[in-house]
Amino acid sequence: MAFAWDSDRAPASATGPVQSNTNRAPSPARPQVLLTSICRPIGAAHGDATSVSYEVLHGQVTRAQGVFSPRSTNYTFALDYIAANLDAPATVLHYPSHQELIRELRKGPTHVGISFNLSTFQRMKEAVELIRRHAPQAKVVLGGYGTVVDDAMLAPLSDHVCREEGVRFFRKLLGEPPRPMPYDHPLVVHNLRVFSVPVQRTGMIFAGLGCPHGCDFCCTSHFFKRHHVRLLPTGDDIYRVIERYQEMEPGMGMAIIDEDFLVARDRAVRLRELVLEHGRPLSIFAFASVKSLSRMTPRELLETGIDGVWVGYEGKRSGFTKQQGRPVEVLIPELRSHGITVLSSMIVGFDYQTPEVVREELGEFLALKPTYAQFLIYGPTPGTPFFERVMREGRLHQAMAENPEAYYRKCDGFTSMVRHPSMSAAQIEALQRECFETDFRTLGPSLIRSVETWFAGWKRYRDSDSTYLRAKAAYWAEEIRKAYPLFPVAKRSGPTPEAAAELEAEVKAALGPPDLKRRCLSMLAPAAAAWTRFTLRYDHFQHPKLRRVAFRSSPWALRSGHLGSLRVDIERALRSTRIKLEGAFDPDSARRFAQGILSYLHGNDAQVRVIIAEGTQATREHLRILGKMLARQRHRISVTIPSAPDTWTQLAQWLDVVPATA
Ligand code: B12
Ligand code: SF4
Repeated sequence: MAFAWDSDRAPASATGPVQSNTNRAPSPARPQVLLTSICRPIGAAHGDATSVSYEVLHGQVTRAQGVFSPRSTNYTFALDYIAANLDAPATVLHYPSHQELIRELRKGPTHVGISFNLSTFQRMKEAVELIRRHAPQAKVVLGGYGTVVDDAMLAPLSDHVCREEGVRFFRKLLGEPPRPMPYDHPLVVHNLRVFSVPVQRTGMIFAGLGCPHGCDFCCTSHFFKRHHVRLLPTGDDIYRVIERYQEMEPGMGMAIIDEDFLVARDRAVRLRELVLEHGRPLSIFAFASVKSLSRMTPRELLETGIDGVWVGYEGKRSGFTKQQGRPVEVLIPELRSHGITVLSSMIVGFDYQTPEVVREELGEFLALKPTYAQFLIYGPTPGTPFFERVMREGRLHQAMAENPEAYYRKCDGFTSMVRHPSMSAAQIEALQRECFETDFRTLGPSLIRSVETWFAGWKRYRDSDSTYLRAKAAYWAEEIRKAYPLFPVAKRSGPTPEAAAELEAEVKAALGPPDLKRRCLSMLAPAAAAWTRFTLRYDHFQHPKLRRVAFRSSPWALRSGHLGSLRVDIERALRSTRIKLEGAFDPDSARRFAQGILSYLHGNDAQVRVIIAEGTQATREHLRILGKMLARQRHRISVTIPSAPDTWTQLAQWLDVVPATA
């Protein structure tokens, strides 16, 4: 590791020691880390709970929408995120088969980390068995929200358990010095397919963990003790990640992973400033709550780059504090009328609900026309107040109370696990299915609902007084044209053909007929949909291939922190990085600093600007080292030097320098 940690900048989440279940002495071998998700195949056909899959939309949201369900494999982001921030070399496996995992285990990792959820507890156990058999020397590290279960359950399966922010935990475990936030942000891209055809790429932005609202059923909020951990502390940090995705593919969609993104108001306000300043229309999907959304106008939300939100409707009488603010009956239609797509979730199984109440609430919910709708059964997760209450009142169904592993397996939001005052488990599960089916039957495919929402945004903002919003309207117009091939299929085999035909006529009248490419795609779309229907029916191509990523952090990586007595602050963007220095050089720090810049510039076309603060000390010898090592990259490095002493001008022999007073 090139640059040491500056202890003054310890992250707010840095609490508690690493929990260890082993008395064995630390392995003397150089750490070699393997991080893996659970193994494929997963799903109901393979013994998992009903909805367990690789996909959030197809598994949990558009599950009743058949061929109209947008498809995208979701990876276990925590693994890339942690691996990108270790000094030790780390390999990440997403959804390996048993054989693929065994092949990697035979390479002899010193540590194997597994991320799992409660419902995939049994899959984690399978992976642990393989590790014990094929890499007996490796320490097993468990992480993810499945770790909410008792130590008694996890101790026999693991050497270490992480119940906190994972980068900090893993670095400490490996004896690596803490790293200040923001951490390095890996670029993770998802591919979305419609009718089996790739249509959009989405860049994932990991902005935070946990949530302060503390809803009684919410695992993540209570896991982080109702704290919000900012992985990207400022709006600038977020915008830098956005820029990197935009460099990868201009116009790429993005999703911010943070439970209630708008809860950190200063960050959102700064992000809006930056989005408006740069003027490039963005398309970001974010998680939010009624409470935080109520503090912004839809227009401000769009100006923050956000044009899609996931917000909980829950239930009319659920009474969570996050629902305080504008009435949801006003909020959701208003967001849509500004072009903002809304994914909203409703809960089935609250004590006050009867079948009649659920149907009444469903009617009111669907009247708000959410673009996407999710229905989950009110379920208890260890560590939450709802779980405590259920256990106290002895309401967990007996079969589950007697068999914890059977209970974990069913923690998917699609199984009724708690005795309800008036409804049976079968009734609650049937009502949930009815909700999904009614949503699709009455409102039609979510993809068509999205087009309708974008069209509303286009109509509202095409002649806006704001340059940014006019550009956003042009972006929507293009997205709508791209969606033209949906219409023939929606009219032929969707549940709401008249509504699809009406919308098609309206958008084509406003935005013009399809060009040749889209006419061809429209002709091919029914065949693509038929193929998709076939693959779904016969379970073909429903499982992803292994995704393997090797992370090897250079010992010279350029990072903020201390190099001897020299303080280094880095503001990183994809092509132009600003490095501020202050303190005192010594020969070692001069060499390591220069090496850090060289390794940063290797294999790309980046540029760096070094700003050396007034008062920074360096001898001729230190400057000679810097100058000579960096001379061959002088066209990519600019240096601002202090006005005194004169010694600094020595650098100009080798590099392009700008005096601070210039
Ligand atoms: C993306 C996501 C998915 C993806 C990917 C799954 C995955 N395992 O990551 C998909 C869509 C496949 C998915 C599916 C499901 N999910 Co999900 N999912 C999420 C979501 C929205 C984001 C998680 C994320 O990536 N965050 C970003 C990363 C960087 O943060 P992180 O995961 O918290 O990781 C940090 C720490 O927790 C820790 N850490 C995590 N893993 C590890 C591993 C090691 C070794 C270490 C040391 C540390 C560590 O370090 C990380 C960095 O600090 C969360 C909700 C949320 N906002 O957290 C739900 C969530 C994890 N999912 C949940 C559930 C219930 C499911 C499903 C069962 C739903 C269903 N009905 O089927 C399925 C299970 C199937 C599966 N394949 O796992 C629950 C888990 C509850 C629980 N106690 O188990 C959550 C918390 C949602 C909720 N509020 O209920 N999900
Ligand atoms: S607002 Fe959402 S993330 Fe926050 S506690 Fe409630 S359910 Fe959890």
